[in-house]
Amino acid sequence: MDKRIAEWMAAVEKEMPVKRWKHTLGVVDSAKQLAERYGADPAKAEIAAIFHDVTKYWPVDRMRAAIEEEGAANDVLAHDKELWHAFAGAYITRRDYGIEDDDILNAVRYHTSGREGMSLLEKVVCLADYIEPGRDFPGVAEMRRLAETSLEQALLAGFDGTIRFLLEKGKRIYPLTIVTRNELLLNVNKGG
Ligand code: DGI
Ligand code: FE
Ligand code: FE
Repeated sequence: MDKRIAEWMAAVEKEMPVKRWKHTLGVVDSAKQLAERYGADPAKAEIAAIFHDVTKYWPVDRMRAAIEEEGAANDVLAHDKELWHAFAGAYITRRDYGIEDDDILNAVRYHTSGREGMSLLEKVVCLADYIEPGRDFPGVAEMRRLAETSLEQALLAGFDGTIRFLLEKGKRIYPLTIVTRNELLLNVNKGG
């Protein structure tokens, strides 16, 4: 175990209310389990899970400033603020905590929207965020069942549910959310 883990956990815990920290610990457990099941690196999954929501409770202006400072994903600023914490979070994980591993940083960056060509680690963290034990939403039981046998089928069910939710709420859908769902559908139909 990376000796900085305890230090990182203490720092991230301070960034959020207890409920969100419990969610984060649930994501850590689920991500490690899924990593073992599907052959991703459990140590990287743990680190990405610890940081995935690190900026979730930052004021909107602070998230915007981080995204602008990085200058890599300014398009997301024209979309729903719900998406910002993932992009700001990846940047802050690098800037303030010194994590340089691109796969870990991308797992944080794309945990909400996904993206085309997600790595195994990115998929594991994204799915863990949906199915950690504290989650309760329509369809989560089915996702947990699917997660036993197929990372991509489980994730597809998640993205379908998210897109359905966004349509029902009359919200805009971030293009990466659609692209990810289409790619997962293609892969699942190919037997992936
Ligand atoms: O941060 P969490 O609550 O653990 O989970 P998350 O990072 O998956 O964020 C979920 C929120 O993001 C949820 O309220 C739906 C929203 N979201 C996800 N994809 C999109 C989106 N919102 C919009 N407007 N467009 C999207 O494509
Ligand atoms: Fe999140
Ligand atoms: Fe989360």
